[in-house]
Amino acid sequence: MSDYKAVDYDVVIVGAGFAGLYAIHKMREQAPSIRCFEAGDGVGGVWFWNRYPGIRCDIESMQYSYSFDKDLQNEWDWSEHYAPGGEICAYLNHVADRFNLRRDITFNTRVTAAHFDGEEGLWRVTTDQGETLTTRVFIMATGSLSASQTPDIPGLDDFSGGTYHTAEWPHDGVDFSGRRVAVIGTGSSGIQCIPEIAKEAGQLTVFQRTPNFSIPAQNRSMSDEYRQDWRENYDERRRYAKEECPSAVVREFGPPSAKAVDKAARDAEYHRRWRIGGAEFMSAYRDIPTDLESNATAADFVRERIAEVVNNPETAEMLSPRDYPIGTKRICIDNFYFETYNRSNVRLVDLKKTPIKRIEASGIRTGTELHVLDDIVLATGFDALTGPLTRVDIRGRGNLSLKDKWADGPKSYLGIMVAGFPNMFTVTGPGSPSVLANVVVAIEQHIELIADLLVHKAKTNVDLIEPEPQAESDWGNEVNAVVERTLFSHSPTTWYMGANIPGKPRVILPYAGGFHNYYRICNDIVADGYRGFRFSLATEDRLQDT
Ligand code: NA7
Repeated sequence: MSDYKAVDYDVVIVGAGFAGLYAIHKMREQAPSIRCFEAGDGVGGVWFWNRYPGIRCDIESMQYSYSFDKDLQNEWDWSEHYAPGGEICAYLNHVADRFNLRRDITFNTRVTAAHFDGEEGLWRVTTDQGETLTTRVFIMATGSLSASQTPDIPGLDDFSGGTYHTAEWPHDGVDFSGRRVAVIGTGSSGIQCIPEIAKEAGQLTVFQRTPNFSIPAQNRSMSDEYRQDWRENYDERRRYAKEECPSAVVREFGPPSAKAVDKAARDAEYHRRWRIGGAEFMSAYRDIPTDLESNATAADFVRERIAEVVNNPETAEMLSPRDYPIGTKRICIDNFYFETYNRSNVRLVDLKKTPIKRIEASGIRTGTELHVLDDIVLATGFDALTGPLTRVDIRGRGNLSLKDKWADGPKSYLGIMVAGFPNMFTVTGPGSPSVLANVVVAIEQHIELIADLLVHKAKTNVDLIEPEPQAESDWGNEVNAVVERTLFSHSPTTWYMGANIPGKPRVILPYAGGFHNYYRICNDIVADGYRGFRFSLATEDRLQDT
């Protein structure tokens, strides 16, 4: 190992959500000194910031929770199948207390820059509190959906009422009683908050650009029997989720093709799964994600349900997605979303027919009218996957910024490391399954892989880990190749493809080959002596750089 300058910390971690908290816990096994920076004044990550009414995860809580500690797994009682976001945040607070994680976290502090110093083989990290410190290992545990996106609608700042982004919700809540409220956006966040705001508001106007497929959650209280059943079978189910399930969620996978059965049998199966609720519906036939014809059978079924639930046929039609395959935009899981449009105080505006012209002091002006409002809710999403990383001034070897390296789209080995950025790790970064998997499973797998890499580094007495450029480029080709075997390219305007951010390159951001395959690939790479990763002494590097 090189005899280089002492650093302030062995490991610096950015973010104290699911990823950052587990990273602190896991890194303590080998790193004596850790510092974690968190922009919020509490732990929880997305569950800390996204406090809009109706927020829930779209994966059941027994699965959307850590598996790394059996006692933790068995002692936390979820109240509902899909627990409210506040309960998920409470769980993460419990985890922080239980493992005494707060002592390593500095709250209310945003990391603004991290620059690699090739001479010293360290990272120099700067915060918005004016602090600069050095570390050997730099872990971006900043999540995939943490950089919120405010649309560039003319006049937004002129609005005289309240403006709220779902991803930056006031922690004391917002009282919409009797008010005239607009929600812009009908992705998961819009679909979750619209039914709740409708109950309170005097009048709710939903501004929809693209309708979404949504499946009822059929959410309910969690019974002791259900909980117990999971606890007794956790080991096997967790294994199955990782090794055999494309989204790392335990599901009942149906037969290979929707085309192999007649409509009556197919619809009976779709109905059965509709009653179970949630994304279970999407696993009815294995070729729904890959075959257009099979996919259309599931899409037709959902459109029929929308027409059945929504009283006004014109509104039902507006709410029915017609121009992309089901599942290629993130499937939404709702609680009485479509039913909400039967309320007399709710109105839907189709922005494809009447786009927003501008926002004025008193409301939103479309081509045809002025909608007078007291409040505007922006449920307009995120600069997904890359945003949380490129919004920080990260510079690797030769002062190359990550933003510049990724100008034509993210380049990364396995979504966890970037060539030219030694000892920097991106937890569930672009090029890994991330948002296409149960992200808690994906996070645990990444943190454990990082820990393995660091143990190997220590054992072999070297300083730096970094992907081979060839391995990174081969992985990029693989990420682009697997997406061609899915229907994602039939839906090019999604945030999975970067299309929701003006100027962002249109490339698939997550690895779409299935978590189970990704997990096997990572394990094979480890078994093969960390194939594709380069381990080196900082001194060797210095010579190479000169
Ligand atoms: P999403 O899924 O990106 O949804 C954002 C919504 O906002 C979507 O309906 C967009 O329409 C709409 N949008 C965005 N910009 C505009 C403008 N300028 N005008 C009108 N409508 C606009 O974000 P969410 O927060 O709902 O969900 C993100 C993920 O978080 C979710 O999948 C879960 O994993 C958790 P578009 O579809 O682009 O036409």
